[in-house]
Amino acid sequence: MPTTKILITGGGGQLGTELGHALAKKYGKENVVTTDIREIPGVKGPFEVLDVTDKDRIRAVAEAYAVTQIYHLAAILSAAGEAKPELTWKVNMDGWLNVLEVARELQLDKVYYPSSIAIFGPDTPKVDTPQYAAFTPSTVYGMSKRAGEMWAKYYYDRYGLDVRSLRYPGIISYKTPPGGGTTDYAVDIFYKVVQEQPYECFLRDDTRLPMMYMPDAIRATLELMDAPADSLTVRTGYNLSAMDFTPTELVTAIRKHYARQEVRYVPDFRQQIADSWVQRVDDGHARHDWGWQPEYDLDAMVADMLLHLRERLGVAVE
Ligand code: VAH
Repeated sequence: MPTTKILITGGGGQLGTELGHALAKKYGKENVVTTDIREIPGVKGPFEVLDVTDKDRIRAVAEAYAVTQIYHLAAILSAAGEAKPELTWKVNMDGWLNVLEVARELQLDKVYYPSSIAIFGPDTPKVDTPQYAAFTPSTVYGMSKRAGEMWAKYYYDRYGLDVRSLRYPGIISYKTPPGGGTTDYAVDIFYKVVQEQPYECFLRDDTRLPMMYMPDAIRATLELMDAPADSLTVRTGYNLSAMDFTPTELVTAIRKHYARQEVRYVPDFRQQIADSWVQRVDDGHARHDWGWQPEYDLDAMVADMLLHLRERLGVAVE
């Protein structure tokens, strides 16, 4: 059995950082080459600066490390993407097509592509959103992720490339601050809470969105990538679900630990993005094909976030 050697793009991002740690633990840090468009401090294994719009550079790194799989995490997210739509399309689409072509040319074993519930838009049922639905994304990020899923299926159908993908909800974590997302409020608030500062939420208090705690997102990714290929019936992106909540429900759960936490709601442009998204997806295909089961609900996530963030920020329990 040849050694699994993995190349991660976007290794400095919220998901890329923790996926890199999980893959290094699983395959050995020497078998995971982390890349990002800029230097990342503290990477344990091999690191390379890599701009995913440079196909030759992707191929050179993949060959230099004899990689057998690529996890493509580099992307510009929903909110940041609306400020620079052309660049977002270029990075998210050209970057992905470059990765697919290199994987095809080098006949890699597997490729992972992170999709998102951002591919759904206002024409889709907001609750129990089916695996196959209308896709009318209203952000460039969502458009690029839907197009990216279609390219993933194309490379599977035409070239037999084993590309796998998950439609992540908003992801909450404490190890790496998120950047440029619409669901980032659900992370930002914890930094204010543990420092006992008031929080100003950029979404309306009743905005319900699908969410997931990072440990569940990482486990779902590894479980999908380990599943037998012939068990997978979805070659675009699998709907994936764990929980959904509104800012009010999150604050209520936080106030079980910090009773006096002050929150103000001042919606900004990100409210329109959130209003275009679904609230809860039906992930029956993931549960059937590869046994997906989430482990963290809202209260468990809040307790774990507060515990670890206090440790990271060196804040005593109140
Ligand atoms: C974003 N965190 O907010 C990402 C995610 C479903 C949201 O795709 O853009």
